[in-house]
Amino acid sequence: MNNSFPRSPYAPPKDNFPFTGIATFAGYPLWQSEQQTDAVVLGIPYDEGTTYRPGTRFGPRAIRDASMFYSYDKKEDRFYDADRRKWILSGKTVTDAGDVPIEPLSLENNWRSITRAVASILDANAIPAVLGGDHSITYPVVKAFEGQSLHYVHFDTHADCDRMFASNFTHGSPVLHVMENGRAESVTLIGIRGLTNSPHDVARIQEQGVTIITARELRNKLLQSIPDLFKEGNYYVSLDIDFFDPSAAPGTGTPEPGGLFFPDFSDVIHLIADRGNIIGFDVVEVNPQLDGRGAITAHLAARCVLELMSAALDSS
Ligand SMILES: [Mn+2]
Repeated sequence: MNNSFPRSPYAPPKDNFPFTGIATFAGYPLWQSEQQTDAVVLGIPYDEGTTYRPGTRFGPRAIRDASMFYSYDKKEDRFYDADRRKWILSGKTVTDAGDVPIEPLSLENNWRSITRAVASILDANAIPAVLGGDHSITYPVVKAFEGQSLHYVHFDTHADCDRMFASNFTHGSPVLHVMENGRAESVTLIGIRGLTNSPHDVARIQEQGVTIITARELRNKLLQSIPDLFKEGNYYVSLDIDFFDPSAAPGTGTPEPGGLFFPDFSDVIHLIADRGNIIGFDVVEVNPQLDGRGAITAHLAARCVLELMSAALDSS
């Protein structure tokens, strides 16, 4: 008896299920440094900048594992976005470079390794797609763009401009470093809320020209009514997963109620990509040890990486 069942052309090949094989990001191939590629996923399993609940060193592995959900048909190398009614990442090559090697308690070496790894991706004319790690990794990542002008957009519940600790190198201060040393053309913080932002530190960066859109302002669609908020030019996007509401992203060290959801994020990302070019991004602060319940934080992070990748590659 012929039992060959009619199969959709998009049916997965039998040897390629999300739960089999070694987990790279979405099942994309590993990057060989001489190979031409459009985007390179890079893990940074570093969480020594954490000031509260550690564990984001396990973030890259958890995000890769969750991202395998999107690996059904690697022969296609594209996805149909049913919500936006369009194919994404069609004809784009994405690869995974694995993780930056981390040495315990060796801040300078680790930051140097991070900058060097990102620079090697930029040298290959590819977009770095960084998986954190805690938010302190953003500055050594942005440092690799030195000499290029860029606008910096930071999605986070926190303004990350803390001066409260003796060390300025925690996950509470990346915005300060980007402002002071990164020479960003503009700095925009989106989703700010909660009771742990210092009014003095926030006032100080606003005086220095930083634009702040609070979570409430974003929810009320204020952003779409600000003309020229996003101009032409190159954009680096940093997404702290605590930008999202804790109901959607419980697996993070410093959650705050009143956050946003994936469609809000997607709308802003495409608003940026419609005007400018996203030339690099990170997704940080995923802590799998606090996630549980279906690993929904890691899944959300994986989906955000694909959304950012599409915004970066499909509109250029
Ligand atoms: Mn942050």
